[in-house]
Amino acid sequence: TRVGILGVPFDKGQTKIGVGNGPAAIRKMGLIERLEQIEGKLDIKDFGDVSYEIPPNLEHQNVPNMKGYVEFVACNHKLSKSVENIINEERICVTLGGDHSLGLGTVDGHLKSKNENVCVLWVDAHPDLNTNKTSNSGNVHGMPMALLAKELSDYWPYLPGLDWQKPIISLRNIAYIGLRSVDLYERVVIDKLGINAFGMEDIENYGISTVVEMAINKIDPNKDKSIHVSFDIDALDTLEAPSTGSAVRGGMTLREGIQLMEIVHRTGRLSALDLVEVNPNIGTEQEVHRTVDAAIHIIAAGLGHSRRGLRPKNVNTL
Ligand code: DIR
Ligand code: MN
Ligand code: MN
Ligand code: MN
Repeated sequence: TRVGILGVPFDKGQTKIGVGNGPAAIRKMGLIERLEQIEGKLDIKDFGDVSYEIPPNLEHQNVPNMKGYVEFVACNHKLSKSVENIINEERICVTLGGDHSLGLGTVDGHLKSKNENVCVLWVDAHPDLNTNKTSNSGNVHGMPMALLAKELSDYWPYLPGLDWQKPIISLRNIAYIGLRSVDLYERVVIDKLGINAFGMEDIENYGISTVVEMAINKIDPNKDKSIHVSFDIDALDTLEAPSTGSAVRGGMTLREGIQLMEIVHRTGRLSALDLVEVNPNIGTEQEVHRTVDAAIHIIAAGLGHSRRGLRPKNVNTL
């Protein structure tokens, strides 16, 4: 299996400092070394971090109630192209965030790649489905899903500089797992449009394996799509991943997160994985360590790490 790692040290989608240090913290704790131990030997290429410049025609643009708009647009445009290229190189694109506003660029890039038939598992405590009219915070990390969704395109004003990003995915092709903090209008949209939303109560009632299988069956019934997992570390419980900007208690255990990713791995159709919202500036050193370690476990499970351990190279020696 071929893998591409891409860092996005982007933090303008929310207001807490530090989430831009996520990619460095995850690499420093040995992500690549841990992935190299996976059975079958992955072919891993690190593409470094995305950098971007603000194009002059964008400089003085802004949209009401969208903080960091210009940076958000510029970074995601660059990111979308990088993700498209990595997937076209036949690599699973692993994007390290950064805040979740980068989900706009990663999903957009995936849809524009040769694996255009895409479905999305959005693993998150939050649906990130606000528009600039419904958001209480004005933080764009709460909006990427609403920008991506075909069904919501009429609810946006003119968005300067975002013409490259067509709202090109139908909400029928996305499913949420782990929801437990849903804003008023997000709730309305989920109910009205019948979005596939599996909250914590569903995980509690059915178990994580059944929930993941139900979610994949809904969005990829013929088992022929390219799967994009956008994993916000705040899907995990605060005890498991304390170092994140909008922690919500009552979340998934790391075991459930790993099981989710193992099931996705077994489909053989994982094509992009975002791991976002790790903020190494929040919490004690121990809490940061625990959060980054959880992130690495999630990524490794998605790429085939087995909790059963490795088989010896030559089984006859036993
Ligand atoms: C809240 C918090 N729904 C907002 N959102 C997120 O600001 O729109 N926290 N995404 O991670
Ligand atoms: Mn999110
Ligand atoms: Mn979240
Ligand atoms: Mn560990």
